[in-house]
Amino acid sequence: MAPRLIPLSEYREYPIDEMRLRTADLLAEMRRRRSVRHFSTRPVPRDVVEDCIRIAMTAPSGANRQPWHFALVGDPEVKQRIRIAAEEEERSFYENRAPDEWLEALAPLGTDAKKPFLETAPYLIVVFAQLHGIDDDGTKVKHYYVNESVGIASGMLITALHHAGLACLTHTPAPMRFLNEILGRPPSEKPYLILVLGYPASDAQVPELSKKSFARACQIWDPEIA
Ligand code: IYR
Repeated sequence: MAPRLIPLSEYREYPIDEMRLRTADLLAEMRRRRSVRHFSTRPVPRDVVEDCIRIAMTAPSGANRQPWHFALVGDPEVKQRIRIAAEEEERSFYENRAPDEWLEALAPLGTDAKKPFLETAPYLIVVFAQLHGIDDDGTKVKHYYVNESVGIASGMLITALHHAGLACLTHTPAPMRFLNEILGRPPSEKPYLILVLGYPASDAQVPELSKKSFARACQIWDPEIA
């Protein structure tokens, strides 16, 4: 089928000075982002969170199949069920399943099996990856690059929440299949991560961490730079 093509009318180019300013501003903003584990119970406007999900939904995806589903959970009873099930998994992870090397890697973060933030935070967004789609007559639709697509959308969601002035935590209790049952999602959807979000607690603390240097993260191959 020949694609229907339309002009790229929404693209905007900026003067180079403005390009630099915009990028430097966003860099400074993103450098202020931290994963937060201590949330205030203060409510956050749901319309803002919904718009952040709409931002994630603009992500590119394999064959534009958009293989994601977002469950936005603000119901205290549902959050409590998620906390109880997640803590059960986490206890078996920290007590039995985690190899020493993994526990050592987590030590600087100070994490443990207790996940009170799953109840204190006003919202959880459970991101599901749709391994395949289901069309209107119930037939399977193939999805492509599911992990990549959902990862990109999740990154955009984290960026959007931070940009809105909300804090979040990417939380991945393993295994996460209990989320299908609690949230009534079909087996074709695999829980990908839980984004815990809200305002940080007024006394929230974060581990002292650093990001690797640009030189270690990026090698430049460009004839202009010797
Ligand atoms: N899922 C566990 C363990 C954990 C794993 C990694 I990798 C982290 O960066 C942080 C935590 C937990 O949530 O505690």
